[in-house]
Amino acid sequence: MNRRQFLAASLMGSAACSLSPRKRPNVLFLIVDDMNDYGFYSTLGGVKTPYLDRLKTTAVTFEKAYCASPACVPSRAAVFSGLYPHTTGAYRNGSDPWTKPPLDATESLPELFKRSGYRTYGQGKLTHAPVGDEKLQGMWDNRPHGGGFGPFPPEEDQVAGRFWGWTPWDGPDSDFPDVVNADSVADFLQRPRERPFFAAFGLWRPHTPFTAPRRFFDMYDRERIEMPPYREDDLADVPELGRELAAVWGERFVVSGRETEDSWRDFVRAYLACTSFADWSCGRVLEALDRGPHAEDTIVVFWSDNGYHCGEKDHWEKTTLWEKASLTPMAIRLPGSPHAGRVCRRPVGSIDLYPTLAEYCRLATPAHQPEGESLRPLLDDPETKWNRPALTTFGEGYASVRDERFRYIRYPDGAEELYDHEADPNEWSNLAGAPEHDVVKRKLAEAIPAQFAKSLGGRMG
Ligand SMILES: [Ca+2]
Ligand SMILES: [Ca+2]
Repeated sequence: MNRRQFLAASLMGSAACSLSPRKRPNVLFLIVDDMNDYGFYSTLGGVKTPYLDRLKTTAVTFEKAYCASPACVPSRAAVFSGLYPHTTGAYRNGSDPWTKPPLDATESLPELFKRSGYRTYGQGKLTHAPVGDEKLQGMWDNRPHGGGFGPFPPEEDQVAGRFWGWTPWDGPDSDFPDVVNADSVADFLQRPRERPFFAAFGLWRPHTPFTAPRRFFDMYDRERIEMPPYREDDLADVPELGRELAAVWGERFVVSGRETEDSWRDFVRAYLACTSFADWSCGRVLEALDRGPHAEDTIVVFWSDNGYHCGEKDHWEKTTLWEKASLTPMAIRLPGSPHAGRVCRRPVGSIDLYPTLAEYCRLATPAHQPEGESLRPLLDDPETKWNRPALTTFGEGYASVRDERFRYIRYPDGAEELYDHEADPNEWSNLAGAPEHDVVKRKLAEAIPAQFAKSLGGRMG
């Protein structure tokens, strides 16, 4: 969206609704961490997410929603700024983008809400990168409680470090920050409010370590769970830099992954348990919203910061440019929408959330121009035409473009991948070398930025 379109959209919103702050909708912004498509889009059988299933019956679900970067910090930086990594240089975890130009001086989404008269409230894992004190106060009216990734598995259950391992947890639920934070958010949502609010709840699961209350592990019989699709020779047709991304987490995933079928099965089961745990935590907050005074005038946005591999392409993490790491759960519930329960199949990005909310909530115009596109046309008609492919990058020159049918990847050395999702949903057959696909490749390549901002640093994994 360019500035003129943005202003026009803001004005249209103002004209359509009362300018009274009381009439502007509240927002519940639910962020899950590393949740892939298994349960949300039912791409793996048997994954139990009953609360999110219920949310989907009241929302528009975006079946092809992609992150701007397949890692926590840069993906969130893009959503909270509305700017792509190739514009900010925030490509990687560990880049501390909010303390450096240009993001240190960029108005984040919560800051924009606050300046527009909203009360802002945050809990849990939000930007997941240091934010200076002044900026933090500009974002949130409260002091967010993070809580961290724990509890960690006992040493005997760890795999190459405390982050990697899995354990059914027998301590109290309150050992988990997600439970404590969900309680706080539920309490916030149940109180009457004078001003409209933007309430953000960032969960720490299903991100590693794979600890969750035991009852979520008990939902899955390890011998009977469906295992992710896998092909032994899958990486043979992948360019060197793609194989490098798959291997970036190193030996620890040889230990936790397919080295033995048993450990792979345990790994998948633990990820599913943590997915169901995150579903339950979201459900507690959604039920509190629906029981409270704000059920009828609150927009719910649900999204994950990136997807996740559980062994596909010999990878047990995120940080690749493939479908598994870039496809993310996303749903938007608008009060009174006639399209509740529908599925939108157009490719969109979580980068689009900033302009979408700015439009619906009639926020002030930010000083910078958000690069996403308001999803309002798709929320008005989930089948409307949409000619914008989704872009995911992971470093200077690393780009992945997804339209409704194809994924095209280009690495800094010019090497390519092309997958036809109609015939090959697992991205097993790289078609980039076939001349008959030159036209498709050229068209998708148009969405790759001509220039990539210099990287702010950080690490590949
Ligand atoms: Ca993440
Ligand atoms: Ca392959």
